[in-house]
Amino acid sequence: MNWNRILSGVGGILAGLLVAFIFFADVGQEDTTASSSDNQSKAEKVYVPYGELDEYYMFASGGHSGQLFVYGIPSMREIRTVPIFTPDPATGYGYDKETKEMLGGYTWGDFHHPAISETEGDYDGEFLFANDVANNRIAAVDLSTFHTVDIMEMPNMGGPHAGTFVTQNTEYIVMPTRFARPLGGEYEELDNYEEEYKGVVSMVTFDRDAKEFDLAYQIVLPPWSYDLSDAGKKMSGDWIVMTTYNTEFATTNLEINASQNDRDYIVLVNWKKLEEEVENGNYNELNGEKLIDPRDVEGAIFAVPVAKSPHGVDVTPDGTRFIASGKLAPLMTVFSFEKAFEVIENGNFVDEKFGIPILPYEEVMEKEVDPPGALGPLHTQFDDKGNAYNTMFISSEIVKWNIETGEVIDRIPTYYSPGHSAAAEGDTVNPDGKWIVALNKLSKDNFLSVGPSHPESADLIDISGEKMEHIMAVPTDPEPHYAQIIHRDKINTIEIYEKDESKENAVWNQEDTRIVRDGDEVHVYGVAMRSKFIFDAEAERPDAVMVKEGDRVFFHITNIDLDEDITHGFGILEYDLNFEIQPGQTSTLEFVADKAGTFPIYCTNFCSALHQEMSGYLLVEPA
Ligand code: CUK
Ligand code: CUA
Repeated sequence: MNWNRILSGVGGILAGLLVAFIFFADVGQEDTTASSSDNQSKAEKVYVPYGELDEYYMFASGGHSGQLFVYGIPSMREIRTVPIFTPDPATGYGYDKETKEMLGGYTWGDFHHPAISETEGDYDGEFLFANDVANNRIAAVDLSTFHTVDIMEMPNMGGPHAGTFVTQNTEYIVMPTRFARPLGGEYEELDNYEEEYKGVVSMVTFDRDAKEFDLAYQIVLPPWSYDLSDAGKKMSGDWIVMTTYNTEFATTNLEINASQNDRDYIVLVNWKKLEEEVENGNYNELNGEKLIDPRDVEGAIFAVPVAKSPHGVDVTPDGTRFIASGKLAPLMTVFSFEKAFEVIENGNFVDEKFGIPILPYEEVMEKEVDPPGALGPLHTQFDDKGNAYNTMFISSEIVKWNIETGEVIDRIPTYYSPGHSAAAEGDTVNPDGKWIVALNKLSKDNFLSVGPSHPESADLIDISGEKMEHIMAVPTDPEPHYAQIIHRDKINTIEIYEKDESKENAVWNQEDTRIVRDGDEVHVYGVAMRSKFIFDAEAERPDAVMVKEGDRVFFHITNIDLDEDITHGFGILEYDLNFEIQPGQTSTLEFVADKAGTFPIYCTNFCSALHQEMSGYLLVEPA
């Protein structure tokens, strides 16, 4: 490889940034003058007539909104926002006791990479996992309810950006850290970075019945930054691959200081070997967590050089190759697992870095794909015909190329600057080859102006033919990074929460409603139904609750309308509280009645013609 050419490419990238935007802006204008019959045929491809449904779900991360955005494909209509790391008054998420506790006091998260649970390398549609770069958390969304069911905070981490990726049977959800940090988050001078700071990968398991995470073990590594990662498939199923940057150990001004070396590394870790070691008790313990250094385990970790500052790394559907995108090198590098395994077998290492055997680049690299003028490759997706699709952040396009031959087949502009793209079932062992959505960072003047900051945008592109066809662009809220597109047949939602007599605090009959005082705690066991609240059926006013200033109040409310889509809300004036109860659900609101006065309670979610009548009173008697 010619590293000099790559370096000069870097200069070209910076210089070419503006030019690229302008160039592709022109292409965009040409497109808008497409003939009306062209536009009509595009419109027909995405028009989902009333009474019919989209073929795919697209689950897009909401970035620093901490939410999940759910779209229908091909219509590109946003169907739902699912709150994960951020409170959401629209659904009461983070207000009721259970979800408030799950959020752990945080008010935001930075969600980059959704990962649908997999069985044999295929999305199984049961759960979706999410990473929070900002607060070292992982979350699970139950795709039968679209509710977040568990959030776990992980110690020793510095932002799990390179997650969330699952191994092919969801044995592990892999969460590599972005910022190196001292273990335990201890105070430590930046001067001691090289010795005391660590890169950590959390290996998380998920119990699908209990709907709970567990931190199985953590992998301790040199203080590099792990950017992206992917799990192997089939022949490479025991492995995870991770891109690194800042192998310079820069501790300030990374823009310059972490771009000094002409190469970084892709790290290959054999999780099967580490799992065995941990099972045999070969690990260190820190604050109750199991830590393992793969450098102590024969054959567990290797690295291969790659063009500097790579971003994405993606394993091909057949599991034979991994493709790295060099954000500062204008090319995609295809590596062969088979060749890597051969080198490992023969012990044919060129070097060792920080105790990690380095595989020879020339032997593991299979080909470099370098479309002329394409700049800033970030991520790769796949179709069912052996092709790869790369987003080019700087030259604002998607490049389609053949994995076997490296031949560039087609290029299509995006509007503008795509980060990830998502293809239908695009990172499974069986991609569908039907649609790809470019998740762009800039929309410029594509949509009605909303002031100095424009929305992000997403392009829908038809990839079913030899040539890609741009179909439409839609605005998105900030800020999808990655998305996954799954066929609708794999998602099985429930219609209502099942009536469960044993459920804690649930009340299924009006006669069982009651208000119980216990010292200065007041527990209201009530029901919500069209179109009233009943807190105590036997009281003179069943929809009023009397407490004293300073009381701790618990509203345990069950929605006994066991009909799909009959959701009730529960808002209390001036108490800054609002939650919702879906059909068959029981939720608890806990708060201290610290304001004396008369406070109307009302249903916030339109539920019937008499929704407006669905109200009551909270009377807080002065102390
Ligand atoms: S990242 Cu944002 S475009 Cu966080 Cu996967 Cu590459
Ligand atoms: Cu219940 Cu509106």
